[in-house]
Amino acid sequence: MTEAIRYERVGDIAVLAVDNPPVNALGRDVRVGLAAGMDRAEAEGARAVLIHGTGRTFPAGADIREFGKPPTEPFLPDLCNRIEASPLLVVSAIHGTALGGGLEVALSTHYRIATPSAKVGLPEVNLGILPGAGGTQRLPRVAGSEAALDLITSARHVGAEEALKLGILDRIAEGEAREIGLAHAQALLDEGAPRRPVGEMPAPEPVDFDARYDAVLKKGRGQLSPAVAVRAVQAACELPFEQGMARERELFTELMQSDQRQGLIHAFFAERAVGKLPELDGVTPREVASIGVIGGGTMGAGIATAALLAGLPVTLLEMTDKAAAAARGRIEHNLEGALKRGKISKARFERLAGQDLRIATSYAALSGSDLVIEAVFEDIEVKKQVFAQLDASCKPGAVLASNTSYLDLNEIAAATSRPQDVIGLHFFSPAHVMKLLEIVVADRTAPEVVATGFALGKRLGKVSVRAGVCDGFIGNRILAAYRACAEHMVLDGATPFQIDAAVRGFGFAMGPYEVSDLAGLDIGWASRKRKRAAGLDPKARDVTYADRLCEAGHFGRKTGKGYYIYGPGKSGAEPNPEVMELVAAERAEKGITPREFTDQEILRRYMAAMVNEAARVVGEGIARRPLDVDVTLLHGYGFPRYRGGPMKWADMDGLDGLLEDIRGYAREDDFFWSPAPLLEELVAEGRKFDDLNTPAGD
Ligand code: T1G
Repeated sequence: MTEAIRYERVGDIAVLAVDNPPVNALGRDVRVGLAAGMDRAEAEGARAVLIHGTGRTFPAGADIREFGKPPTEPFLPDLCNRIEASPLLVVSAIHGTALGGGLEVALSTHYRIATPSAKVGLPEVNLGILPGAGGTQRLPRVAGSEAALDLITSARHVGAEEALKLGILDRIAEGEAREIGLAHAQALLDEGAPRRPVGEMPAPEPVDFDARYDAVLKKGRGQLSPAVAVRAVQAACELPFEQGMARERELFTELMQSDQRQGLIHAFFAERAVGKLPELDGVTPREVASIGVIGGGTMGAGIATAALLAGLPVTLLEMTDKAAAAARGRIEHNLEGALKRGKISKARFERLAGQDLRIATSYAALSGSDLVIEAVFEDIEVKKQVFAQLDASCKPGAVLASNTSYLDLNEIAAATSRPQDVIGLHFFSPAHVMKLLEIVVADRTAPEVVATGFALGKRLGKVSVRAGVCDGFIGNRILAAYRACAEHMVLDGATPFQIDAAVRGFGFAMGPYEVSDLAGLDIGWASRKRKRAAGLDPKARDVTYADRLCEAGHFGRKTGKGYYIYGPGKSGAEPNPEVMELVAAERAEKGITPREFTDQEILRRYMAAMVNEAARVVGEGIARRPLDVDVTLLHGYGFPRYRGGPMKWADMDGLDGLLEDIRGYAREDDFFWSPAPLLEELVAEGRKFDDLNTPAGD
């Protein structure tokens, strides 16, 4: 027996308690212990076995940290078969989240009881694999093919009530898992309940698996695991159990060896490591019980909504009653969305929009706020005035935050007498939906203020990334680079529409021009004008055709025309023919003879520009580690999750080849394509970006 499994006899019942914090993952010690516990129970003449988890949950899956390493025995599918084959009555009692291999262990027992708050699921496709311990064969047998396909391809967690309805659970009972499990096992013994091996249940009814496969593959935008999982469930319908298990194993092994599994596991651990910063060790965040928001436009209203939904009372400041009323309207509209999506009850909606939200027009109303965040017009002078006012109005120790997306936070902090209390909290629109939060740390920001930013981010359900001060911080700075690369390719012969299609083919939901149309072309226009006013390097390629679009009032979706022309409602968009006329004019003006671009070259250049700028951002310390860039691009810019983020993708694609291509492009344009020093250094040393990340999952 291992200490990961505690063995206990209670009358005729042998109890195997899994004790492997934090989530009772089914690592080798747990598997060895469970097998030994089953052997002991049978040898000692017990009549039943109860398996449950200690601490926070029933096992939440295989130990993801073991992936990529040689598997060790007992292999989980064999352990599940062993449990199921026991001559004793085997019962599992579920609390917390029985996920992946955890649910597969439960499905290999003969009966399953759970607490009301328990959740179950088979989320393996989110890790680039599929349930590999019999889940694709047993779940269809207890819940039917339709439900099994839904749970396995969606990876969603299912509450106890729904799991009961689906036949995954037999009972739900209040109480500790061990207690309700013992009571259930004893009751089953008393009534002479038979063993009930799921593997011996009849094969589930087939569905149109080819149609499902195609639909799931299309929805996954190139992610393979959900579609391959369809084939595993199909095997449950078409093959005897043992052969179905063998088929599941084949498909599982194929996916385990895929780049997509590497990318998705990297994403899983990166978004958990990104908040772990040595500078925050032992630092206590300040208490934030209420927040102030300045500016009730789209961003300010979104931030206020996010705070309200997290249970934080909000005082929102606008300059006039009219603007205040408009801000309230935006926030109520956002909350109505949460109500419609079932995120909040009607009663909660009333309270949030009522007593928890105060709208004011005087800075004095912010004197009690623990943290104030401004989302006013992106102009440095306006921001400095706001911060001077905050300095005068807010209580000592209040955190003063800016939502600026690129302005110099050090200059903003200098407008106050308390620069140590100033921080950047860069939300992404819509702020109450997008998970990414860049926490921008100025030169004099106090460590506990940084910790306060991360604590607030966690409370708001955000994935927070630490960023240093520069134009665009992490995400927008890298976006500016690959967006500029796209513009250079348009001038040289590609079209925005070809680039969008190639980028969608890589797995992005939208291409860069579709994104610009959605965000509003006026944003990019303002940025180009700002950078020109600040003075462009004479070697920088300044692209102006898009200015003509904006001068004509075409700002994208919000005006019905931009790079694309938008029909009424949600009807599709068509390329705007005026765009290529403007491009042709600029090419002529600049003496450019357009050439052909293949989709492959478009993507290669696009990704090289992204990775090269990302390497600069890490090299300059704007991002602490490459994984910080990956998390930023995954959660704020639609980077396909199964590729792990730009740095993980570059490691898998090969840094040496990327650097060689960049050096080739630099022969055309040695300003834009000067290789990032960090990239050159890693290639010279034969290292990867991942070598600079803190060990994943530690
Ligand atoms: N293996 C190893 N570590 C894990 C883990 C796992 N399965 N799940 C969580 N952790 C770590 C996590 O890295 C973090 O560590 C800590 O536990 C708390 O997690 C054959 C092959 C269970 C819902 O996909 O969804 O079974 O940062 O911060 O927000 O078919 O963790 O503290 O050092 O996320 O409360 C299938 C993945 C595996 C579940 C809890 N199972 N985990 O969320 O805490 S594949 C999963 C989760 C499999 C079989 C296949 C969540 C959670 P640290 P956390 P949380």
